[in-house]
Amino acid sequence: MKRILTIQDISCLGKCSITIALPLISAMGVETVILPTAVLSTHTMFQGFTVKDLTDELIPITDHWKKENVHFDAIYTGYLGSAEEIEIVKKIFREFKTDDTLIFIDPVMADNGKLYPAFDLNYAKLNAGLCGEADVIVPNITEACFMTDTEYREEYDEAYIKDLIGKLAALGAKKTVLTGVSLSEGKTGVYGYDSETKEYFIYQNDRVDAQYHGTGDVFSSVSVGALMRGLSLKDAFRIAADYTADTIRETLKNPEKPWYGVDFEATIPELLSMLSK
Ligand code: PXL
Repeated sequence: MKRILTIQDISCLGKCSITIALPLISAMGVETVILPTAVLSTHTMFQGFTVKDLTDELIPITDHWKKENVHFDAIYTGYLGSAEEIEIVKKIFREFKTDDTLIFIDPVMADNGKLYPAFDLNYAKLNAGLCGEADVIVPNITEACFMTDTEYREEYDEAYIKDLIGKLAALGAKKTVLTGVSLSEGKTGVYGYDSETKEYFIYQNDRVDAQYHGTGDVFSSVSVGALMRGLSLKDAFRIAADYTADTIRETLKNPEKPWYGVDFEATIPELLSMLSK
């Protein structure tokens, strides 16, 4: 069985980061080791959330794993709490990366043209440096703009996206996958670039007109889980995009739908059947 280490926060209530990655990746038949960067009462879109920073715990925990000679087939990072944690994560990459460890980075920090409450421009720059160490990065357009000093646009054309991808690829990741890219009315999806083969790949599915927190985490978790299951990059991102869209559709059907996250629990059987096709 493949083993992933995921490094991100625990938001106790809110369906995001580890409370999405752990159930989804485990359901995909991949062992999921967690390294929590912080414990929050809820995600940061709630008012009055509490935060217990866990920066001091990261090295002692990983030092223990080192003694146990643990091997990770992938290291998947998401929401990290602070600039200091980004530096520690780089150290963890150096400690645990072997020739067959995939470094998958979702530089979670912003959406819809704005940084999340905990972050500033300096954090965005450090995240750009972290992305340079990755095999695969999956920023959304807002995150890509903050990391590359590009003007954020709601309306754009393919030339804007290609320019953004070029600047992202220059950060150093082997594969750059921009998410939330809409190339025509009613469609959305991913626009990827492989720096080694110089090939682009595009996948667009029907846009669901609803915004939910945690959908980026659903997308990333399924992508990295599918890659660990041996799917090609294109198939992994296609399944992740389709599953995320279907999960939003399913959530909209729930009369008591929580505003803060998606009902991914309801669509896990569908995910498993997508994987077995
Ligand atoms: O889903 C991204 C995310 C992860 N973790 C925390 C967040 C958010 C988005 O708002 O607040 C704590």
